[in-house]
Amino acid sequence: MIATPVKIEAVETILVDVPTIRPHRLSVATMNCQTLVLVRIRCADGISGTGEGTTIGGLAYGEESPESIKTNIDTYFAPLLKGMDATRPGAAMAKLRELFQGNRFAKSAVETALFDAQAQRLGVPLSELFGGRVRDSVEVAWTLASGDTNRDIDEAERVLEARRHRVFKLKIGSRAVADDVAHVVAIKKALDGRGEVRVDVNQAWTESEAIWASSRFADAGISLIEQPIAAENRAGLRRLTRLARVPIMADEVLHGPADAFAIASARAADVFAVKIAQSGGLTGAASVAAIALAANIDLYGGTMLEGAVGTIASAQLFSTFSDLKWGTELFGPLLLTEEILTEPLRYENFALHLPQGAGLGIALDWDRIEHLRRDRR
Ligand code: MUC
Ligand code: MG
Repeated sequence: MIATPVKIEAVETILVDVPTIRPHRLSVATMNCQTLVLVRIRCADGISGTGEGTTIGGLAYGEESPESIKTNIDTYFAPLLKGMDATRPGAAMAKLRELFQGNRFAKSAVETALFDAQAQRLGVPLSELFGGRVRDSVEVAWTLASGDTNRDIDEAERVLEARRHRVFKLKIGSRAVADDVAHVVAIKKALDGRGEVRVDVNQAWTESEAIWASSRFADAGISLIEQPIAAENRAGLRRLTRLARVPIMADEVLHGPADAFAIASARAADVFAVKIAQSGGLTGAASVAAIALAANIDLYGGTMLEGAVGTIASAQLFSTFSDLKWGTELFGPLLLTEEILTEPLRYENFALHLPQGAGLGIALDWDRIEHLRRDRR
């Protein structure tokens, strides 16, 4: 039976600035604060859906900033969406894609809100609109990025002890390559087999630096190297994937299904970091994952360090992947000092446990969000 149409009545965007628990150093930016871009879509049947379009370091990581995400949704997406049928998220998104170029993060936020509302309307978790769950929890890696080797080791020990994470991704690329290698090897030795160590270079190295370092990493037992060289250097990524004795993961090079197809066709990576924002939304990310699996490329559930909304939206989708060999890094809310849910997400036994409720399955603390929003501070 085709559902009775329900009008979209309002689309609201909110910027929320939340300090991080410590400086988070990437090769492209040092974050002391994360800006969440929340989108709320209110529908005529009283249902509201929520989405998130958060990025990293303003304009340092991608070509959308929190401010551009908000402005473009307010100026272009919202007037088009108002009056459209909320029971057809696919049709609404097809129209947005037809009329508006780029803006993958903004589209991801809106698509999440539309699917959240529709899943609530149908009384099912969002995962059920994407094929249904294969698992009710996803393993979560932790990123060590304080910039200091001993501080990172202490932090790793604490979260291991708490049974919160046992996979560690080290952010490198802002120091000399030899210093980065020494830092990584020291942490790997300190963990002494109790935790897995991976690295994310965020494009910082030249191809020859990556060749040199990957050999040292192989000898040290590092298990994964993420986006070591510039996203534009696809041929280089392919050469590295052939050469390195450590699996290579594609991240920044993946801007949705077309890139996934090109990288998979060239076998220019061993693993894909699937991200809903980078893929232009949940359906784009589902396609990226399908392309990877068809090409025998492993899957990893990536993050743009989103807060609770983007994190749980990602988890809902990742829970449906038939194989999620490298787990996820859906730790974003744990890096933030403020809780925006009435009940926090459940991180336990090295995993994030998915809620059972309809839609995203979370309840936002709107009073707290009102207090934190940038335009009220
Ligand atoms: C990235 O490049 O993967 C994920 C974890 C983290 O610390 O940064 C992000 C982005
Ligand atoms: Mg990365």
